[in-house]
Amino acid sequence: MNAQKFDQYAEDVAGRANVADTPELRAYYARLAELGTGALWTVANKIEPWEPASTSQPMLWRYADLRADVLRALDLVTPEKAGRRVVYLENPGRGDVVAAVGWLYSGLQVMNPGECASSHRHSASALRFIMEGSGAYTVVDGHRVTLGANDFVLTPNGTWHEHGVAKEGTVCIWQDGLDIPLMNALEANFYEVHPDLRQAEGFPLDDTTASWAGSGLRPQSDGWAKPYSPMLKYGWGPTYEALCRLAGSSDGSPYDGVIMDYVNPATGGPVMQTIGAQIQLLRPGERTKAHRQVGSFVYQCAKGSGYSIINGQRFDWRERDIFVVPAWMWHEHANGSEREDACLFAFHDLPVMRSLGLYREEALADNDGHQPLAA
Ligand code: GTQ
Repeated sequence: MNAQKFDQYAEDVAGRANVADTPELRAYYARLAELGTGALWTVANKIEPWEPASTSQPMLWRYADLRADVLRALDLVTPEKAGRRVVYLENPGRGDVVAAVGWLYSGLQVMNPGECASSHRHSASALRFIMEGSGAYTVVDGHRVTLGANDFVLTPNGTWHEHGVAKEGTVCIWQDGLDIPLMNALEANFYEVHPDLRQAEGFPLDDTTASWAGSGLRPQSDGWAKPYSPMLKYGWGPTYEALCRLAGSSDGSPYDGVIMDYVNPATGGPVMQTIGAQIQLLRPGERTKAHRQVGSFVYQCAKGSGYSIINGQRFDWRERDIFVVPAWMWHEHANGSEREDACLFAFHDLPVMRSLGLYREEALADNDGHQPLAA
């Protein structure tokens, strides 16, 4: 049910606010406003909807449409002046909130070889999913992490981090994912620039992945006690291999195909406290059924091509395209190829929903689980 139909429905149902306006009531509302108050029945249906009513719109940003203009920022601003050279994705449903969907931010950051942005830290949790280029790196709390295409990297909240591209590298573009809108909604956002602008590095290259990416093995001596994953980089090679192995031994989910969560290897839980991430593989020709979830999703196609139907709207995607599924909206995915598999990376706020006891999901019962396409 869309928001308009929903309001109408709410008004028609007994027990929901349904007070007709009169001149006397209007004067009363004006008086309440003067007192810094309001009458609950004028807003009740809006502030207590029957079910989550996201203001975000399902959207897709095609990489082919964005790429040239993202590269143009290289000529227009420097990381020194701009802080971060990023083109952010804007969901028109979010009003003044800079968000790709719900309480999640997404941006495309671009860097020249030899460039580096200053070290900083913030309350927002952040991740990167590399789109193109070679030589990119991030330093997180003294650990240098090298980044290649489709690598997934964490910069958990409170960690010092700086990004750069080696002199011998090429122009690099990656997607930044953060929970900036959530931090601001919670009025909990702090930001700090490193006093030296650079942080000291004190560990072997890519050491956190070397230590923690064992085959079901956990370093015994590591007294990891922080609330986020000790492994900062999830490389594409092992990720894709794991997906293919699972595809060989499991049918997968009717809603998502072969799907795996990126986990904190110390706990099996989500990679960060507020943002989780997943990777899924749709087999050649695979078409999933629709479900909906409490939580917002930002997807990036990592491999292949296909389409997703989100609340009755079809979005065709191919490698590096980004699309969003707002909370509680029906979504189903299809691989457009009969020969190649297709992979979708996504990050989401399900860890927030789960830790607050709010997570729910529902399968579409009608029409064999497939949504009718909106006119
Ligand atoms: O590098 O942490 O795209 O703080 C926006 C804000 C990236 C970052 C963004 C940020 C960052």
